Order: sequence, then C-alpha cells, then structure tokens
Amino acid sequence: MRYVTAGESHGPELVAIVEDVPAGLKVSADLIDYDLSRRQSGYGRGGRQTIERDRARIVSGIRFGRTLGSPVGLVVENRDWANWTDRMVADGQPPANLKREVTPRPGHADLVGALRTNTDDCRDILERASARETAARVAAAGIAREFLAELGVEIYSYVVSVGDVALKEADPMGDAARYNPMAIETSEMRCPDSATTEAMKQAINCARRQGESLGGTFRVVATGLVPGLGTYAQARGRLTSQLAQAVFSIPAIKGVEFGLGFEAARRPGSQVHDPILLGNAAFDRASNNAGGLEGGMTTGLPLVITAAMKPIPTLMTPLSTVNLETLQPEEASKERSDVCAVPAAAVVAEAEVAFVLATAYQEAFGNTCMADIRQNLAAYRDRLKTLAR
Ligand code: EPS
Repeated sequence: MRYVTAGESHGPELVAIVEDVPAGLKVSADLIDYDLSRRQSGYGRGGRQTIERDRARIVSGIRFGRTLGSPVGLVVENRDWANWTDRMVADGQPPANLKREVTPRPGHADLVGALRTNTDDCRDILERASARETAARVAAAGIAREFLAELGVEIYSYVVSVGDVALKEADPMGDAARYNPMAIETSEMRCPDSATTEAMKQAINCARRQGESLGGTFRVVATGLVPGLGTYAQARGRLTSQLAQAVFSIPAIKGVEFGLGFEAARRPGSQVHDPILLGNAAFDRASNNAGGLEGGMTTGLPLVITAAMKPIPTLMTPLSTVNLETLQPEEASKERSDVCAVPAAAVVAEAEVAFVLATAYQEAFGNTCMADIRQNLAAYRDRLKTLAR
C-alpha cells in the first residue's frame, strides 16, 4: 500500500492517492477525520490551526463504505486558501505588490530548495516543504490503519520530551505498551502524565515569550503484530530499514531509534537481548528491549520506535541570513508559525508506520481482497501455534 500526495500549504487543497488497496475493506470517513483532528491538536501550535478544520473528502476507490480495490483518492481543503488566492493562484500573473520571500530561514528548506530549483522566491519552496503536507499523509493512512485494525493491529503515539522537559519512565520499553490511551489523547501534549504535560506547556510558553521554538521526542507503538513480518534476506526488505525511512520522511525528524536504540550500544549483550520463553502455545520474551524487531522482522512483541524532532525553524527572534536579492546580511523571515509541533509529528509518524506495516502484511498474506488476507493470516497464526506446542 503506497501513497502519493500533492498540494501546497496555502493552495486550495491537499490531495492524496492511495494505491494497492485490497477490496472489501471497511473505511469510515469519521475515523480519518478523527486522526486529522488529532494531527491538528497539541499545545504550541500557531494561528493556522484556528483557521483549518481538516476533513477528508473521499473521491474514489470506496463504494458504500467499502474499498473497491481501486486507488483511493482523498482531498483535504485548505481553508486558509481564501486568504492566499492572489498569491497562490495557478494561472495568471503575480500581483504588482507580490512580496517575494528572499530571507531564507536557517533550518528550513528555503535556501537549499531555492538553490536547487533556481527560484528567487523561497515561497516556491516553503509552500511544499511546509509540514501542512502531512495532513494529506494522515488522511491517506486512514486506509492503512483500518486495514491493520481488521487484522488486529493498533498504532498509537505519545510525546516523551519537549525541550529539556521529559516524561519519567522506570522501564521505557515496558511502559510504552502499558499507557492508558485516554491519558494520551486527553493530554494537550499527547503525554500520558499530567504533571509532565503541564511542565511541557510551561516550557512552550517560555519559548514563545523568548521568540524561540522547541523540538522534542516521541514514541510510536504498534501492538497486535504477528512475528515474522519483513525479512532478514534482503537489505531493503528489512522492516527496520523501511520503518526508519518512513519516519525520517517526516519534516524535522533528526533521529530514529528502535527499542532501546542508542542505549543498547552502552550495555553489554546480556542486558540488551530479550530471553526467549515458551508461553501459552506461543513463543514469548522476558523483555522487549529490541522494541519488537529482530533481524529486520517483527518479533510479535510491541513495535516501539522513538523519534527526535528538531525545533521549528521559523523564529520570532530570527537568526541571521543573507538576503537573496541584495546579498546583504539580514534577519531571517518571520511569519506566523508553530512554537512546538511535536504532538502533531507523533500523529504523522503513526501514519507513516501504518503504511509500512500494512505493506508488510500485504506482502505476507496477499493483496487482492480482505477475505483472502484474513484467511491467510489465520492459517499463519495456526501454523505458529503448532510450532510452539
Ligand atoms: C509550517 C508553518 C505553519 C504551520 C504549518 C507548517 O503554517 P502557516 O505558515 O500557514 O502559519 O502551521 O503546518 C500546518 C499548516 C499544518 O496543518 O500542520 C511550516 O512552515 O512548515
């Protein structure tokens, strides 16, 4: 299952097309819209989110709430387009008073994108480099998520740290699969602990007062996976590499860890690897330090991915840059922006992980219709049971 998106941040709409969707999958537009609203939420967002009310309009591939096996097309409207029509229209001439963006922001795609594409207006770059595009990804991933849910897989995320404020966890890998989803969804920071949520909000208030922005870390967890998805046999087939690529595709992501991640490099082997046990007609593990991946395949334990997001590049107290027109030093451009978007990035990462996992299930159990996929998965589960007997 793959997606492609189109659309500029202040253009009329974002578009997503999802390919390789099996037939007979139940899809609810309400669930897609719920994920879109989760992506919009989070303390520290800027004025834009008071304008947008993201909703997915399904334009193809679904009939009476079920997929047809054809590409699914989705459209998310940019309500802010109404304020940008003269500057973003597809045809005609630029208005006489058009303000070009010539003071690229350090950390944004502005400068390098302008060099790459030979434009003298960084808006040509930033409109697409904007994380607004991730709304289309989340809408597209609604299909992958429903597919996984039918096969018993759930994906959620939570924020671990913002700036130097961090959730205290006694056993991060164990805790990851134990948090109460309601505590996460009702936190303005997607953080399961209310005191840490408040401290994160204070850090964001402080950053806002100083014209600063903040990054942070978050985890994505997937439960209900069967062991053996992915492969050890080819480099690109390793689920670890596919998941890393998918999470790194999200703007501003600077690090991805699986399980203990970098901490594993500091410990001796006996304190890293997860002893194998025989549970109730199934192989089990005494711990989940591997974060649900061994040899590029799922172990069947919760998949636990931690990602680090850098601070938003738009600063109200700007860094220095060079004006592309005058070639003189100047302050980088400042425009309405978010102070912190770590909770939103966590929801986007859920979407990216969903596509990788959905594709892995399709590779293992088929891709034509849900009835066949369910049957193949059940046969696989039965075979695993006989192995553990
Ligand atoms: C973004 C800048 C801000 C963010 C935007 C990403 O938009 P604007 O310039 O319109 O205020 O709000 O993210 C979204 C619009 C969104 O829906 O996530 C940027 O420069 O990357």
